[in-house]
Amino acid sequence: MPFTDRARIHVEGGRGGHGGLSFRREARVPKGGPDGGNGGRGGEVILVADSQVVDLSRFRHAVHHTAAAGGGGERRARHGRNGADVEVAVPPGTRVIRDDAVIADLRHDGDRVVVARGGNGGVGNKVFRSSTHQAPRETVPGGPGDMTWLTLELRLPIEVAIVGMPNAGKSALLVALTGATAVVAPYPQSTREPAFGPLVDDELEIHLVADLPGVGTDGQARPDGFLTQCERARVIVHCIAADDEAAPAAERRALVDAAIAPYVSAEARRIVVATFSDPSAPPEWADVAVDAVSGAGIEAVRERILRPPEGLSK
Ligand SMILES: Nc1nc2c(ncn2[C@@H]2O[C@H](COP(=O)(O)OP(=O)(O)OP(=O)(O)O)[C@@H](O)[C@H]2O)c(=O)[nH]1
Ligand SMILES: [Mg+2]
Repeated sequence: MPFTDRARIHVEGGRGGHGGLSFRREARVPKGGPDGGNGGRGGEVILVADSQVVDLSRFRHAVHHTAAAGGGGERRARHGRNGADVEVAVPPGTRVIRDDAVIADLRHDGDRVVVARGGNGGVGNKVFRSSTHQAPRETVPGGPGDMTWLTLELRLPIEVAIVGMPNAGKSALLVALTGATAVVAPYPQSTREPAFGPLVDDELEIHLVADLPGVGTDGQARPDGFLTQCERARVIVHCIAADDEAAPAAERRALVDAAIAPYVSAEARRIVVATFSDPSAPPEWADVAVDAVSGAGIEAVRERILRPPEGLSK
């Protein structure tokens, strides 16, 4: 299933159980009073961030999520059962949107939000008994649960985003830096989906790095790309092929900068990496140079990502 970072789902809380209608029937009590219990409340739909879930692709097919109805009130004033809640697992980084407003941002494993409450339980006939009204037959039905459409948007908790023109060596850099598996191939737009890998620092902390395809051969953002995922990145690694003479590096850099501009955070640090290059003779427009195939220069890129030189603002 292709990587999916947006979905529409419909959620519905369970209906409340109906109030019970019944009268006591016992051997030595010929005219027992009303004893219908109240209905149980309907279940809730709850979205729960779960780090076992990678993306929103399951919601292409799982659109409707409905919690269980409450049980009806029973004789002997027994309360109806509450309807079971439904927990819907979403990947950490899922933003929940209703009517164009963000109602929750489930960033971390275990974060949860109730998106549809269940209906109230109905009222049984026992409640309607009074001195003047000994045999009430009134009951109140259970209320409906909330129902609504929601938009889910996944903003991956990536720390480092690798961007660049097609064939700029983004995937090769991700593989060399993190050992991830990604499609590396000598034709443009070979990577159709984001690829991820862990960068482990000296304190053994893991930083998630992503190769984000999404710039077309014309340098424009592609509608089926994943540049939106730059949003949470603290470091943007911009790959520019040093051996490409079709257009000046500055021109290619400006195109990619424009394509990612709507999504990149203002605080993100940027690193320009000359790929297909010789680290001992980096071009003047680059912060670092690598040859991702031989691995030369990779260590310098890693250092630059994890430990920015003092006083460097870009
Ligand atoms: N010599 C050399 N070859 C490289 C370097 N980086 C990438 N390549 C090769 O160039 C080709 C394209 O590299 P990719 O990493 O697939 O490029 P990409 O930017 O991910 O490309 P798309 O996903 O298609 O947009 C592959 O055949 C790589 O092996 C490099 O630094 N030096
Ligand atoms: Mg690629």
